[in-house]
Amino acid sequence: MNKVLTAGTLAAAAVLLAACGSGQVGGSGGDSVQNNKSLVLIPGQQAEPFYISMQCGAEAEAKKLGYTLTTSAPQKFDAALQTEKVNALGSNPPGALLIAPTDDTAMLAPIQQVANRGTKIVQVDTALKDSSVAVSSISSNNTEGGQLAAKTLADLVGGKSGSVLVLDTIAGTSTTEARAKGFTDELAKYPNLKSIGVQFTQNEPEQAAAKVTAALASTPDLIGIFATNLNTGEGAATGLRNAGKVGQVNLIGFDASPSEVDGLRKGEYQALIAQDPAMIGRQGVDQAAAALENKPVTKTMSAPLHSITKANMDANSQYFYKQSC
Ligand code: T6T
Repeated sequence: MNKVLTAGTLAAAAVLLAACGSGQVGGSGGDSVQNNKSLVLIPGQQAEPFYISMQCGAEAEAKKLGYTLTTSAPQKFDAALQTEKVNALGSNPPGALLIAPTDDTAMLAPIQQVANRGTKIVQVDTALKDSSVAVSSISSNNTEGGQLAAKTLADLVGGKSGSVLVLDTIAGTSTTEARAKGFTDELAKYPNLKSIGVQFTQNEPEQAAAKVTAALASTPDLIGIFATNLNTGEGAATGLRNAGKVGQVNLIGFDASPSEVDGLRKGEYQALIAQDPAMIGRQGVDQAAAALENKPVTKTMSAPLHSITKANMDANSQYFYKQSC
């Protein structure tokens, strides 16, 4: 009896596996993992120095560990475009997917579908609100980054009073939201500095420039701007340049793109909070490999941040982001 039951159970399992392989189980719409040595990186956006630097770190680590890593980047930081990239993995899901979700809620369903087919998920940089689908999540401590930006601004202005604008990207972006909150909470500790609120720019430099132009017109005592990522920073610098206000309004940027670093040298930015995207990519590959090799995996990891000013920039050039590997 036992033998019959065992054989029956095995037969059922075989049918289930075959169905799974042809994409018929769980409505996942794709095949199951065939190659455990393949990794895919889906960053937030193509041709952008933060993600290029992350890709460089990930590629070097994958090579070292004997994995292949391919990158498939959406043209813009946009959940619909990123979903297309995730869905395209359907016929050939990788052993692990390293992904920077562009929306903390909308990206859950497509990522879950890939996970259902056996792919290990590692979040790099941004994260979903419900991160349980990921075996590991690696990011800068963005709340602390925002706090560091506020402290840096307070130090720069000394006791002077004035208003401060925060430029965020797109609602639902976990990283920039945490930076804006960390900044706003910390700024509240300085009675001489008053926040005039957080404005969204859709991650478009042109929109950031326009918000700065409007804030300069409506708020004559504007003393500082916190730009929560490189696109908002580059746009804010353009806004200040157009209005002839460079150096009069303190601009604290996040990230260290070639254009931001150049702007710091020219005095357009007073400080940059640089991340270490190459380390995030490297650690992402390490965690993916550990998961695939059944070794211990760390659920959440934090990468360091660096406050860079004109005075210390030459000693910190290792944190400048790359345009190519
Ligand atoms: O600041 C980075 C990244 O950390 C953020 O999640 C989105 O924007 C950047 O890629 C810079 O553009």
